[in-house]
Amino acid sequence: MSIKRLGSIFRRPMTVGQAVMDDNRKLVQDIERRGFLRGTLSLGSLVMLTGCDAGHEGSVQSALRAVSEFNDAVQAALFRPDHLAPTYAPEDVAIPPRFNAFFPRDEVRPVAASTWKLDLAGRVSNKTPWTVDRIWAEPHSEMIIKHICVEGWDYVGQWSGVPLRRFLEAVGADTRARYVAFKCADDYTGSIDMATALHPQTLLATHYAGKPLEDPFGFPLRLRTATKLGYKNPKWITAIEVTNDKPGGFWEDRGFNWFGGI
Ligand SMILES: Nc1nc2c(c(=O)[nH]1)N[C@H]1C(S)=C(S)[C@@H](COP(=O)(O)O)O[C@H]1N2
Ligand SMILES: [Mo]
Repeated sequence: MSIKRLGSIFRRPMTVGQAVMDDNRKLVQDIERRGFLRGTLSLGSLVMLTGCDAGHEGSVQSALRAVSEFNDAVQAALFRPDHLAPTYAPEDVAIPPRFNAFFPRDEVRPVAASTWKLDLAGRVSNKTPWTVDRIWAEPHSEMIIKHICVEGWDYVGQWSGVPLRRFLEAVGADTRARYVAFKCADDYTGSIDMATALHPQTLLATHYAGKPLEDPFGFPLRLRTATKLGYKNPKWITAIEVTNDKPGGFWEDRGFNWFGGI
């Protein structure tokens, strides 16, 4: 499996990072001055984000602009006093959803429903693996929310599945533990804080727009949380662990902000 964007930045991280800084000093300073990145996304991760698109002429600058504008959009979309992310109307829903992963879409390896199981680990009393039938049999909730990717794009999606809170209660998870970590069929990993895991807008999603998830979007099980950025929503989940030891994640281990949302 090839790595779509990382290849170019990790071969020459210093060179690309420094070139981005030099060529775009004014824009970078402007973004820094506005202070939004402090404590959330570091300048290092900003450089990495722009490095993601450094393959094309002019794209570094447009990526920097996208990140800058994206931060304004995130503030508007996510930082709400009631801590509930906005929801949208059925007519806003993008069909099909927009694909992203750390590899190209034609390298998606579909997960077979018949052999898939969800393993449980850590501070969970019932570690019996879950099957697709079991997760589909649970009562489902639905939400229409915005997916915001740090690359500077977004779409409104209609997701349904089992609220993660209800799932954690069903497996006897210690909900006083600090973190929930995810492993995925494509070797992606991710983790969220327990407050996000218990948030009413956090689902283990099995369906999109009323139909089972399609392969590129995480069949049979993915996370959808309205309060976090795209990279905090692992697809093709194969294992869930409840733990007090802070887990990392695929992008988090490569410099992205761990919290990644509200
Ligand atoms: N397993 C897995 N989950 C993943 C990723 C991935 O590469 N592998 N990419 C993340 C990123 S960066 C984004 S923006 C979203 C994309 O989800 P979508 O295809 O539904 O838009 O998936 C997230 N979850
Ligand atoms: Mo993303």
